[in-house]
Amino acid sequence: MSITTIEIPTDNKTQFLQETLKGLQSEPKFMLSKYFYDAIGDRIFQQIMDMEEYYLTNAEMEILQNQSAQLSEAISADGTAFDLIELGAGDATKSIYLLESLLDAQMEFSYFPIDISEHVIADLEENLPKKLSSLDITGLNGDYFDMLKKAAELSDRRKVVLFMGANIGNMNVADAESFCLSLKQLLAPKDLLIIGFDLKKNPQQILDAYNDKGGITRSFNLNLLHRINKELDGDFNIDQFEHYASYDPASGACKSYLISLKNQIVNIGHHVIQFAENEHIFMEISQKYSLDDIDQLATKTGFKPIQRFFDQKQYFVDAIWRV
Ligand code: AVI
Repeated sequence: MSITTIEIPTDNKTQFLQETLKGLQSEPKFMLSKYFYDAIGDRIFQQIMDMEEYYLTNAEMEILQNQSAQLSEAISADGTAFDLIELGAGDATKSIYLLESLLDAQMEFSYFPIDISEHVIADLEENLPKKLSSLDITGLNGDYFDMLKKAAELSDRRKVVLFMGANIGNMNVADAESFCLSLKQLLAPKDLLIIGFDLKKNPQQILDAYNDKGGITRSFNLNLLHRINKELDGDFNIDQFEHYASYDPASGACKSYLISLKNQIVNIGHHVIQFAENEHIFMEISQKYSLDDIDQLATKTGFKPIQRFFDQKQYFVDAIWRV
């Protein structure tokens, strides 16, 4: 007799509920920062990127605006046609500079933006060709690794993967290593990865970027409680939680928490979660790297670091690694 296990697909809401309960029933409690990005979270993140304290966006934008020609040269050095695959493409405001340079240099390539948001992909497919008429674009909506496999099925050209915006920082170092290892397994010799890191720098400057005076980052974190109330039938009293950010210059870990201001009970559907006064919920890590940390991550996961592009203040680096 054989037993077949049938995997029941869980919809997004069920997964959101399961992962939220798992985090809040753990000791210490945690939430997953991937859930920050509902429509309101997207808008607040846009405000974060416009904030004076949040130096990351301008730093990486400066690299793309000023050094896209050099980046394009490095990518096209071997002269063969390629697929440019962007993980978490968003609105491509930074990568558009690189796309322009590649088109100017008459490189033969196709652009495959990957994003978890259907709306983002539809927008890119509609709007990018209006700005870059000769761009060959195929949007892929879904999980990074599933879509990378799909891109490999669609074409056997060499791959150049873009993973910018310091998104790798939202994984702890161990998770970043597993991520890079999994990515490497989907790539072939000579494929390239262009990956953005926020660099270790003055600790106060880093902390200020995640603890802004205007309280925008605070709203960003608290919005997840609003989202749970709305989507999972929760009853968080938002005023009874406080945003707390910390930065450890030794490890480079910048972490944010929500702190319960009193002993309280929160219901999520029919589940009951108890909070002690001053208990913390770990919300997000934004890991900062030194250049040595970055090279170690590359070599440990089977990549060879080949080139680095910095902004003038050296706040940020886009590194090119080869498989
Ligand atoms: C998306 N990510 C790179 C941002 C960061 O800097 O870690 C998310 C963020 N969280 C608070 N501020 C910005």
